[in-house]
Amino acid sequence: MKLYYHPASPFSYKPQFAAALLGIELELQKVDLFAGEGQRPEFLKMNPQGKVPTLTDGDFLLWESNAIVQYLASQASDNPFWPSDARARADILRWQFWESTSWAPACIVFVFENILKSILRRGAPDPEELTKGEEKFHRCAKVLDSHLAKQPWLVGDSMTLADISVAPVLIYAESAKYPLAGYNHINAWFDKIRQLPAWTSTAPSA
Ligand SMILES: N[C@@H](CCC(=O)N[C@@H](CS)C(=O)NCC(=O)O)C(=O)O
Repeated sequence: MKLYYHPASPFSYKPQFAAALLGIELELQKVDLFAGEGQRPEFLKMNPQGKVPTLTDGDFLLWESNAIVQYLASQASDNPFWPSDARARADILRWQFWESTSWAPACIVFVFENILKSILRRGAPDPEELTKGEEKFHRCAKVLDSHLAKQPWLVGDSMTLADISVAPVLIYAESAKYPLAGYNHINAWFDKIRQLPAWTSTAPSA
């Protein structure tokens, strides 16, 4: 299986982390987004959105990181990250949808304002955008923190695709200055995840 990725993309990191946990080897193909490779016709044929990650497995093609991690987890039957129980799966899906519709968009405001803008020469961080971002971020962080106050992992009593999908965007927590102070349960959960060998051996430096 070949993963089209960018080394700085937290969404690209999700399938790499999942593959490392599942013992699946991925062939990595870098798409240099900063050099416009995501918009090249050959790449747009695979992913009309011009985004990474994108996976190919023979003639099968898939984009959206949460769909990709589910596909990877489905390769290894009976693994703890994607349990077969219908309720556990629904619960994992709930967190994956939450990640892509609420959590990641809230975090990405800080990545864009505090990191990407200077790389792309788009000017200084906009205080108004950051204030709006903070509001969104705190709304999400409260949900995540209070859930993690009750249990050590997002679903059930061990790590699942829910944690694998929600954690990677925290790679930029320090460098993009997410307002994470005081969210002790999120911080403890993320510290636990980023000490895993599957994380340390594959995570990009933020
Ligand atoms: N919801 C998508 C988000 C993917 C995404 O936004 N990828 C960014 C890199 S972090 C990208 O490829 N951006 C290029 C562009 O928007 O042109 C996923 O989870 O796969």
